[in-house]
Order: sequence, then structure tokens, then C-alpha cells
Amino acid sequence: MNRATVRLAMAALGVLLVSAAANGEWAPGSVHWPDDCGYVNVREQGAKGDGRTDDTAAIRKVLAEKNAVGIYFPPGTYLVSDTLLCGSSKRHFIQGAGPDRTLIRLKDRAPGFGDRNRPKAVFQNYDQPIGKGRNGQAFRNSYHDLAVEIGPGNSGAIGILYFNNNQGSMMNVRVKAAKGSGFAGVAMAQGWPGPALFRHLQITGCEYGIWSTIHQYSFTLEHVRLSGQRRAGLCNTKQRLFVRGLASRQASGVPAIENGSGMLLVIDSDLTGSGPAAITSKSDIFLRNVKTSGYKLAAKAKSGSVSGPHVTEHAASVLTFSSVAKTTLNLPVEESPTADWSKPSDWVSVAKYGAKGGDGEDDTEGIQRAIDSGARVVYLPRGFYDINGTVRVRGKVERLCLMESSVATGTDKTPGWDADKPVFRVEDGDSPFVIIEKFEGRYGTGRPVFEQATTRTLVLRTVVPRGSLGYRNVVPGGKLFLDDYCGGQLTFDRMTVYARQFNPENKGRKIHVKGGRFWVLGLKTERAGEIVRAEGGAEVEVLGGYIYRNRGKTLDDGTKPDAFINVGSSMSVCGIAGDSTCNEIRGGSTKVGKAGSGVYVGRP
Ligand SMILES: [Ca+2]
Repeated sequence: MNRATVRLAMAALGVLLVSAAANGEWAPGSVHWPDDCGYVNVREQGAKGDGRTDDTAAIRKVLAEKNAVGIYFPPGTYLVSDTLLCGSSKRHFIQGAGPDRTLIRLKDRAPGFGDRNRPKAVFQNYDQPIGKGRNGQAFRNSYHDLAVEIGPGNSGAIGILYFNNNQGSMMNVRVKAAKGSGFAGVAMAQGWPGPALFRHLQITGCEYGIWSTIHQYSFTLEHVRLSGQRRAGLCNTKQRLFVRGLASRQASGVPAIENGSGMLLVIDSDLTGSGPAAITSKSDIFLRNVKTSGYKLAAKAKSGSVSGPHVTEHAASVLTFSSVAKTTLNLPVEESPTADWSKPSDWVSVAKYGAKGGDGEDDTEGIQRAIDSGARVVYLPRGFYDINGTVRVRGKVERLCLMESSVATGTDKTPGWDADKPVFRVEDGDSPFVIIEKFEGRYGTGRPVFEQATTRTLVLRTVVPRGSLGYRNVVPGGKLFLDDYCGGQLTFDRMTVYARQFNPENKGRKIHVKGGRFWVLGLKTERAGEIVRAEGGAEVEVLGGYIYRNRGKTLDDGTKPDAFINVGSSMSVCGIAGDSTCNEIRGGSTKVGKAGSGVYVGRP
């Protein structure tokens, strides 16, 4: 092929990848992770990854590190024979080179993994036994881009016993068990896990694909594939689960979901098997656009039987103050953008342009020069950075990856200090979208962290900005994706916003939607204050939430605001655990009710 042909072929491939991503099916098989990104490389610490050597001791030594740590598993098969336990319950970032290339394999008949009544994990990031623990501070743990395989004869094995709080995710991960082996692919079974986002998670085999037993603090699942489980695809006793894009393929007599008393919301899913019902639940459930095949019923829930094979919408109850159709808004959903960044030549480090972590010197200029270099991907080797000015995200950059760094943004003693100056300002540029991901702001930072000054798409993924103001837009009409985001109050002025695993915890109003559209799957909040206020003809859809009113039920002025406020706009709220009070203000009158475990719908 000549150069033009190669370019054409690459362009065609790009189109293919983008269109495949649009239906949520695409996740990268091959991930580039630069050598100098500041993660600890397990190969450099004695792990062989050759599929023959037992790497347990070498990997455990790396994981035992008590401080926050990013751990990289280069391509290879890492054979292990015991639990890989993290040394601290928080800020452990487990990164592979893609689930096709990084495999952690539990030996056949490994000692201690043979008893299904005493499950034992391959990966575990909280040292408490199953059913024990009282932790709400396990921030940010993640497993990205790897696979775990459970060898034969390990019927008590759990692939990943997952634990986190506030912000954390499992993305692009596969767990596979040999025939008859494995208790659960992924488990959330220590007190108290979540909220977190599981996306592009694929589990084959085991008794349960996902096994969840604790009630706090909710989980959001998107594009999860469960197949060949022996008892149930997903077994949940108490947790609040918000699920979109579940594909379940089960043998005869195995349900897709066996749910206990937890809140369950399932949308846009496809459940194939046979037996009495695809979903069984002891509590009320919300279903929308769920296709089932082979089961006698789509669901058997507390609120009654739901016949299939295709459920357009099912809710236990409907709260509405008008005579409009009593179904949810069903807003069109867009997938969060992603692309192929597996080519090392796309990546540029800010170190090359003078930014340096940990030296206390301002890094604004170095980061800016890296962005203006024309690279598609700019990364900050993991460290402590100071951004005292404003980084302008523009030009060709598509992905700004901070490698789980910590970012300080100056104080009122910093020269040139301006409390209104943003840390990152996203401007017009060549790429239709920009992703800023993987970092945490320091406590006490006083400036707005993200300012969107463009109508092109911005994605904020796996971040905890921690500014006085996490985000604002100064140009209306843009698009924003929040994927696994924990931060303070947000205002969206005539924007289109899609949020997954969104956890604002500030006291007072959390989300203010001034016109435009706001769609959220998995909203978890804390403390007193309005959760969402919609006005200006906005369209708001809340699909699953845990509205946790802790740390005082009233604001400082003694008021106790309702959760969802609809001012002359369109709003639907469903799958809410905790405070579900809805307040509709229309034509000068105010009506109040509770959506409970059902649905609230209000539109003009
Ligand atoms: Ca620095």
C-alpha cells in the first residue's frame, strides 16, 4: 500500500472503532502504558509473567506498599497460588496492558481455594474477611485493562473481591473460570463498598458472575457480559444496583439476576437463558428496554410478575401531577467517547517539556507546552504537581491522562492568585472530544477546576477534582460526560450532560440544570440540600440513585430542602434508594410527593 492507501485504511479503521464504540461494544484489547508513567512495574520487581513461574510473592511484595500506588502489569501471564492483597484499603490502581495481553492466572487446585462455603479471592484490596469491615474511606481503587483466569479445581475462588468508596472503577476487565471452577468472578462483600463504576466487564463461568451482599453505597454497571454461570449471572442480596447494557447468556435453569432486598434498576439489556424468570427479586424493580429470551417470565418481583420477552418499561408505582403519559422521559443515550491509543508514538510526557512532579515548582507552562506539541495523548508521570496558572486544553490533544497524580492549585499566597481563574480551561481544538482523566485534587484548593469554553465534547473520567467549584461551562451548547466522578456542586448552563457513577457530596444544592439535558445512571449523594434542580425547560432523567442524608438533615439556615426540584421542566426519576422526595413547581403551584421505589414523571 502506498501512503495515501494506508491513511485511507487507517481512516476506515478509525470510523470502525468509533462506530463500534457508539453501541458500547468496543473496549480496547491492547492498551499502551508508558514505561516512565510512574507506575510500579511488577516485572521490574521480580514478577516473571511467563505463565510458569509462581509470581505470588513478587506481586504481593509490590501490593504491600502502604502508600497510594499505581501498579502496572505488562503483557504476560502471571501465575499465582494465593491472594494478592493490597497493603492499604485506598488508592490502589491496578493497571494491565489490555485483557487480551495481561492475564493473572490462579493455579489449578490452589490450596485454600477449593471450598465454596469459604470463598477466597485472587485479587483483594481490603484486608477484612468477607462479611466484615466498616470502611467508608477506601477511595479510588481501580482495576483497568486486564484479565483474571481461575484454573480448574478452585470452586471457592473469587476473581476480584472489590472494595472502594466515593470514586473507583473496574473497566475493560475479564474474569474467566475453568469448567466447574470459581465461586464468583467479581464480589462486593465487605462492609461497605461503593459507589463505583463497572464498565466493559466480562465474566465467564463461576457459580455467580457478580456476587454482592452489602447494602451501602451502590454500584453502577454498564456494558457487562455474564455467561455460563452455574447459579445466577448476578446475585445481589442488599446492594443498590443500577445496570445498563447487561448481556447475560445462561444455561437452562440459571437466572440472569437473583436479587434480594436491594434496589434494582435494569435498562437496555439482553437476557438469554431458560427457566421461570430472567430476573427474580424480593424487592421492587425498575426495568426499561429489557429483552429476554427463553425464560417464561421477564421478571418475578415483589411488585408482581413481568411478562416478556420484551419489557418496554416496568415500574412498581408512578408519581405524577399531570395527565401526561406515565412513563419515563427515555432520553436518547450517548456512549462515553473512547478511541485507540495503543500506539506509543501518540503519547507525549509533560516531563519532556519541563513539568516535574514533587519539586514544588509550578508546572503550568510545562504541561501547556506538551499540549501545544501536537500530541494526541499527553500524560503526567504519576506524582504531585502544582498548577498555579490555567492549563488551556486546545489543539490536537484528545486525552490528558494524569496517571492518578495529585494536583495542588495554589493558595491566596501564590503570586498572581485569582480565586476565579480555572485550573483547566477546555477550548476549541482539532479533536471532536477531549478526555481529562485519572487524578485527584488536594483538599483546600480554592479555584474552579474545570472550565468548559467550547461546544466540543469534554469527558471527565475517574477524577476527584476537589476545588471550591469542580466544573463550570462558560459557553452553552456543549456536551459533557462524567464517568466515575466525585466532586462538589455543579451547574450546567444549557448543556447536554451524560453522567455515570456520579457522586457529589457537598452540603447544599448538588446539581443545578439550567436548560439543556442532564442524564445520569447511578447518582449517589450525601448530606442535606437539593439533589437536582431543573429549570429553564430542561430535560432531566435520573436512572438509579442512592440519596444518603447523613451528617445532619438540615442546612445551616434550618431548612430541609427536597431532593428533586422540577421548575416548569421535564424530569423523570426512578430507582431511588434513600430520599426520593420530588417537588414540582408549575404555573405558580407546588406539588410534592415521593417516588419511593417507583417512578416520578413530570413534564409540561
Ligand atoms: Ca512541579
